[in-house]
Amino acid sequence: ELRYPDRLNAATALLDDTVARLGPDRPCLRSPHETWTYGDVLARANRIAHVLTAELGVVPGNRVLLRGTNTPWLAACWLGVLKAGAVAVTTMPMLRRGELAKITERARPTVALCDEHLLDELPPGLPVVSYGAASDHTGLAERCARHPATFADVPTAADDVALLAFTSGTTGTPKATMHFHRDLLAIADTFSRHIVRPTPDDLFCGTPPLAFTFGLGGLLVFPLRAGASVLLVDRATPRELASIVAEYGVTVLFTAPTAYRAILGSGDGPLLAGVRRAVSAGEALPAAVAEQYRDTVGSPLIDGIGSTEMLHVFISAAGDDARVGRTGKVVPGFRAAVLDLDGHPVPDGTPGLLAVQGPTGCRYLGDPRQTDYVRDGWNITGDTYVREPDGYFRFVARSDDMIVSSGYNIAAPEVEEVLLTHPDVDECAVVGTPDPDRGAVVTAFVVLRPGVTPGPDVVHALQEHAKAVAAPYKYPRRVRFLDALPRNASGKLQRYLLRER
Ligand code: 3SK
Repeated sequence: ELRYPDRLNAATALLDDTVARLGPDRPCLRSPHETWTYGDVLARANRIAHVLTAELGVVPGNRVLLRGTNTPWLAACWLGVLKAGAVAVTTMPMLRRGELAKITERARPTVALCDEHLLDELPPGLPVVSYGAASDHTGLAERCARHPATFADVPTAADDVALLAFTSGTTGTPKATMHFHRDLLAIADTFSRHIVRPTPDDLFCGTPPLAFTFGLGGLLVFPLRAGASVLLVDRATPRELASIVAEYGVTVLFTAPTAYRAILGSGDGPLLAGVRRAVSAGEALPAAVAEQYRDTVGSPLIDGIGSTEMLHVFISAAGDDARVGRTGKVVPGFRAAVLDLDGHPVPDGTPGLLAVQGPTGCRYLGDPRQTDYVRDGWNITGDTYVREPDGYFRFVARSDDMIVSSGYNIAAPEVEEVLLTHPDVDECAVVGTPDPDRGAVVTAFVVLRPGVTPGPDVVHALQEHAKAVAAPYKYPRRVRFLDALPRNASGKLQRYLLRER
């Protein structure tokens, strides 16, 4: 069991304690343009805490909205907010005015710290301090210069809220989850410690925004807890990411299954040869991608299931424990079960609702819908899973992605996996669409590889392929072609938009 002192500030633990342990001179936050040592980051975060408290009137418990792409400044702001005892409200950089307005309405931040390139969409009336090279004399860097490089971190309670993280909203309605200071250390002391197993010599990199807790853990909390360094990249296509990994000698990589698939599909897989731990999460990892990764790179791709509600990953496996087609086992520190609709455990081998308990858990901000996620002390993730007798968990579908067609239960991801093995398919998503005879029919939305022309021949070829590879009742009776799949700001597929078409 994880034990933390009653008084705990996560920023102190991640930064000051790491400096005390390993010294100030090791590289901490890097970008393609600069490297900040642990000492530099500590001084910046301390100065930001001074600006917040002495100039902007922030007091413990106030909320500070953060808006920026993944840069050292954004990371330092996040640490400074926690040091001041305030609550970081992280927001996806691609959000627009309307979406930010909804977040500020719910979170009621006192002030925003915002990248100077992203000021436009902020709601009027919210006090803002910008950061970036071109910010004028009112900018954060200039304000920081007026303050000392030391700060007495607010001695928050371990279960004071440190983070308001908005769910990425695959249904279109994001909710705010609250996470404590101790939760932030718990994700490092469970998934990272047992599965990623970082050392101070590791260099982390990846694409999820720090506003997505997958990115916050993998690209800030985990490296700092280990005294390692992280290369923060603003935005990178899969091919750019693969080149960056090779150029900088990245050893721990966090990105989504689609990015791994694109890297492998473009022949850039060998550029990942130096990566010791590659983590895939955010969506189900198709078995074909896990296999191709292992065959090309020579090490297993680490699959993981996590959620904003649980803060990070709670089922996973690394190294010799990783099994293609299985997400993994319960991460030490968590408990998981597969339940029926009445909340009773189902036998191993039977699909049911994935339920999890652990040192982190769901607390929605002032939202009675919390009861939808937490039942009898279990966090019900909304995923259908099977627990195998050997303790491995196998993903079946998001619970609302099970299609019932003519009485058959069909898992949409299984049909997607089959279609992805066809050489003409670049990406696809499968949903159930209403049908007067069958209740619902399996409908595939397909992005074809460049050079393949959509038409009835391709539809027929895909349907025949699906019937040949899986039980014929699962084949997509309807096939539609798209230029791109609809994804939300954290890259998750928005199936509800496809269902609405
Ligand atoms: O939402 C997810 O899929 C997720 C996965 C890993 C870690 C964190 C999150 C939110």
